[in-house]
Amino acid sequence: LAAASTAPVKDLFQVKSPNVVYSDNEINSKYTYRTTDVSQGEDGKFVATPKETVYNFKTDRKVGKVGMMLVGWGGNNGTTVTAGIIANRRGLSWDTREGPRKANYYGSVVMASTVKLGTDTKTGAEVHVPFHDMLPMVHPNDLAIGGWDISGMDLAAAMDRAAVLEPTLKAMVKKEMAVMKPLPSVYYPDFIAANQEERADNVIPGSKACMAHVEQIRKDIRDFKAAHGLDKVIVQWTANTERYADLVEGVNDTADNLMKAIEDGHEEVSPSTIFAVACILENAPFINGSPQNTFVPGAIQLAEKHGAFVGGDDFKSGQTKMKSALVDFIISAGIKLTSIASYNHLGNNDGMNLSSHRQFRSKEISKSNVVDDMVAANTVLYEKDEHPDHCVVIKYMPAVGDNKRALDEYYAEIFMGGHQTISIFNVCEDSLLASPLIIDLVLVTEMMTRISWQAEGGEKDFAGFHSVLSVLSFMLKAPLVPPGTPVINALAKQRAALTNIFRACVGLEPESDMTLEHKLF
Ligand code: NAI
Ligand code: DG6
Repeated sequence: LAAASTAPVKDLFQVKSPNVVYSDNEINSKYTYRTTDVSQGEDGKFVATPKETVYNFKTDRKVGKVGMMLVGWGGNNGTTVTAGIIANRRGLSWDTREGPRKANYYGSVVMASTVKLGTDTKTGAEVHVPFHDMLPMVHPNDLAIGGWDISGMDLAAAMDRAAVLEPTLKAMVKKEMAVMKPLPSVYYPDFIAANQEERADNVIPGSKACMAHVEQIRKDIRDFKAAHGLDKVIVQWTANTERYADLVEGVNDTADNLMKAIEDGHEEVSPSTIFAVACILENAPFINGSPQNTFVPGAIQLAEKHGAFVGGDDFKSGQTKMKSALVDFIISAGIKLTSIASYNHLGNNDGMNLSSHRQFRSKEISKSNVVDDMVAANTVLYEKDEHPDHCVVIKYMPAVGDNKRALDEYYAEIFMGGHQTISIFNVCEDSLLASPLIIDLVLVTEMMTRISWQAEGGEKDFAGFHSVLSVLSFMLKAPLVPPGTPVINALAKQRAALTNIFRACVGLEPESDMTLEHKLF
């Protein structure tokens, strides 16, 4: 790296270090990544060896114009996030029975949380900056929004159908949303519940996989990009939960086989996989916000082959987010969690779709594996392959609409044979929790398209992160990770990975929370 230069004036902070160089177009940092290599001898003892790897990170400072295209745009999440962004863009306030409310981005880790920058030299107090100011990120207000839905209803009418937002707010965004019409989408009835058939009035002809569907989606992305003068488009699946696709050798196990299966119209290729393939080929990052196995091995291989970004699976909004924080607390406190009973009921269209067994099964899988890493990490409490009992129940209760009720009982063994029972009753508008996650997923994914790395002293040029963006895990229930790498579910670890990678890009050490400056005088 050349000598340090200063950050442009618009930056909220600058890092003063010989390892960081700012230019108008880039931030370059030289970063020493410190880890610990562990080996186990024949005597069973571990040997831990500190390891240092030096990386150069390059962050493109030019955000450009970004579009967000949602599959399932006319659903509860799609309409709610669209209305929310419009309301924020226009700085709207509206009346409610509890008084006026103002547009905000609460629930978005990027837009509404802060990151510790360091310690004030004078006062010794912690200094925090908005997450959004860590790196030059796109603002959600600036996103162009579009998408597809098998229901052709315009977004204003669909927002009414969703029954999530206050009438006063809806009235203010109605005109703008009435002209928003979802593009026709790919509909293979076998993949979603039969009870969804009625709304499928906006479909691309053909009820099984074919290359024409892939090509149509690719064209839609290109047209959207051109119509709005965009530099890039991020696509997100927030459509109905599909059933799992069967994993069949020779069909979806490799990239080539998957492409052939699409050409052959194989019935185990789902609409979400068609979208994933189209996005990969179009180099538009694709995130799966639902639980199904969209990313069959062939789709992952295809993404790797094209260096395209993918992420998933299943938005982690309420019950599971609590679980991935609470279980981490219980087990890391040395308390032996022995069972989790998770029940919820909801009355929106998502609930209706999930009342069908095969679609529920996809959700059950993604909700069930979220404690495995925390259990496996504590070899004091758990024998190898020992797990707490874990049961997940979802019921459709039309009357409560989007106001999901989730009840969880955590049962644990404490000191000397005692027991601790923690019961949680979590009530929330499901789509108001999911919408900020949709925004975070777009913002972080877009950021990742502008970060590249190079091993110091290596021969390779700068490259992007691995195609599978595990850095998105904080927002997702069943994080997709590069093949063969460990899945991290613990919420605090997921957030630390995200913030510390951003810190590395500006040459800052990971936040250790040791605060030795307050302990060693
Ligand atoms: P929703 O049922 O209101 O919306 C889904 C939309 O997708 C509908 O408008 C439907 O017509 C459309 N659709 C179905 N198949 C399609 C296809 N092949 N192409 C295009 N559009 C299609 O559901 P909601 O509440 O918006 O949730 C969306 C997804 O997000 C569901 O899979 C849900 O399980 C998942 N999710 C939701 C969370 C939340 O908190 N709201 C959290 C975690 C996941
Ligand atoms: C019922 O569980 C419906 C689901 O779509 C959930 O609401 C959604 O997956 C959110 O789940 P969680 O566990 O993150 O609140």
